[in-house]
Amino acid sequence: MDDPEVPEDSKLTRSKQQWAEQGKFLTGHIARPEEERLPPGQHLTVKWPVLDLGRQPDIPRERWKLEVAGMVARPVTLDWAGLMALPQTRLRSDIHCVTSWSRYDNDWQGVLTRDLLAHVEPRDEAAAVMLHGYDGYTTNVLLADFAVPDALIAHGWAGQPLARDHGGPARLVIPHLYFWKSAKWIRKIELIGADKPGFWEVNGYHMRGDPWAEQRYSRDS
Ligand SMILES: Nc1nc2c(c(=O)[nH]1)N[C@H]1C(S)=C(S)[C@@H](COP(=O)(O)O)O[C@H]1N2
Ligand SMILES: [Mo]
Repeated sequence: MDDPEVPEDSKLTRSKQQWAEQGKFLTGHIARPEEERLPPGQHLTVKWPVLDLGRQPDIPRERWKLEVAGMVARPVTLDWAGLMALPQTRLRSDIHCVTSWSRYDNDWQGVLTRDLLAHVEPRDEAAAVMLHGYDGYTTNVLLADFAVPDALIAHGWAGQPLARDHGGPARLVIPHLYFWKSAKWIRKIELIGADKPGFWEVNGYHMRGDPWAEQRYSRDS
């Protein structure tokens, strides 16, 4: 800060900065960006809940493998060293779970799906992706949703190795879709020619799952 008489780190200054960020005491349009950050029907949580099918596979990094197969010119099976040899990226994003909790500012570390795709070279016919977890879980996304610039295979969270209950050693993270699309304990990424439903999608959940359009269930347009 350029004015030396302003204590730059006082408690009040920090609070006021936060109020400004949150649009506190404001009504209407100025607060709008915050409303847009939190999708409709969601509430914020600070704790990070654990949700899965009740099986949490124990895959040590030494035995971990990730197969990238289907409609790609260069199919690969990566071991841990292979994953680490790809470009490593850190980015921050929000989580939106269909069960209505959202969690802001998650610091991820891992390999961008874009960098993985550049490595395997998708064929022109590839339109969608089926994700397979070590627990038998599957979920589907369009290739365009898989390939967004902020989707990644995450192996770190908040500067620590990704915990097993959150899908460690490595999971997918696709921030702009409901979190059920972000497969934990990722085992296989299969590029396919036409979108088809995975586990929750067979069981009444939406094929795409856009939180801002509230695409929760298959009956939601
Ligand atoms: N392999 C696998 N991935 C999964 C699931 C699962 O059961 N198995 N559950 C999904 C659901 S419904 C959610 S909300 C998130 C939860 O991730 P978390 O436990 O890290 O919060 O993981 C998703 N990915
Ligand atoms: Mo979920």
